[in-house]
Amino acid sequence: PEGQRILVTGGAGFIGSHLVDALVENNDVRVLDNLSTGQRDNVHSEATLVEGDIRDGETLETALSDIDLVFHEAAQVSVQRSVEVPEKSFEINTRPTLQILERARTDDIRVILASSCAIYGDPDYVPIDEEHPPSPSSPYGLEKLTIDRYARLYNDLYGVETVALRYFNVYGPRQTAGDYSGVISIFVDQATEGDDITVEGDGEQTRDFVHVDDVVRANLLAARTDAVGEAFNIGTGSSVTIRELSDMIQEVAKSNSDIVHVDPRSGDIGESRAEIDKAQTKLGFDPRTTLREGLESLIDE
Ligand code: UD2
Repeated sequence: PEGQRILVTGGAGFIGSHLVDALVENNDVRVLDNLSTGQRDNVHSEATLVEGDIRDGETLETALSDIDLVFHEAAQVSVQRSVEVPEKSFEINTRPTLQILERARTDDIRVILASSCAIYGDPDYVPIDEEHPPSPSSPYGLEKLTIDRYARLYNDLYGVETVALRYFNVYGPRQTAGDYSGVISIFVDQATEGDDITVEGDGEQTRDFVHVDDVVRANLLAARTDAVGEAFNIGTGSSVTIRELSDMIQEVAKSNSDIVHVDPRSGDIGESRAEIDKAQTKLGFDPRTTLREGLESLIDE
């Protein structure tokens, strides 16, 4: 996008802040973030930070003034936390999205929103295409499914330009948020600190790890696509087992950490891998960062 007035909710967080970095040069960028897990330091100096909570209707309304395009990344991102406090998770992840869509309806705003592979639950088959039946296994997954469907409905009913991006396992710099972080940031910390690398279960579970730079590119493509009202898987189309991941991180970090197996996580997903044909064909999405390159740059930092 160029010359647009853009709101990035969650723009101080992991994915949002990388998106802001990519947008500030050619656009007028506003960030709404309550800094609960996001960091002020992540916010590019050329963006305007509005410190506030998306649950606060007035704050969100003000942040949406004179905006052409919204990237909605603000969320309660922990699956585990959603299981502990489902009502709170719902309030953060669901209703504010509806408020954004309502404002988009009156003000002609395009909305790109962060959906998740969590909507599929434990999949019936891999690679998972967008037609895979949704079957969320956590409140988080159900919340993401809800907003994913609202995005489509607002396009069908009111012609709002929406795109839902179903992120698979995103990783990269700045991924640490309180007690919640993805397995790659945990393993990299363990490998570089010389602590045991903790593989949960037998390590045969698979994931499709997509670098945040590629996720940013997917968002930029979504901002100008004609394929509105659609949802797209955003992954790489490849997967590794968690055991392969631990070995690769140990090797790239030249670490002398031991790899140890600990109890499996209850309700863990067995296999996950995205079918990205739709994003490739309709968005022109082509992930560029291989897992090894992504890990090398993360560990070199
Ligand atoms: C990812 C997303 C989550 C949601 C979910 C949907 C991340 C960080 N989380 O959860 O937001 O979309 O997918 O299914 O992208 N593991 C270990 N050792 C550790 C930590 C994790 O072995 O110290 C394993 C864990 O048991 C799991 C795998 O690594 O099998 C990935 O765990 P995760 O928390 O990074 O991500 P996931 O797939 O549970």
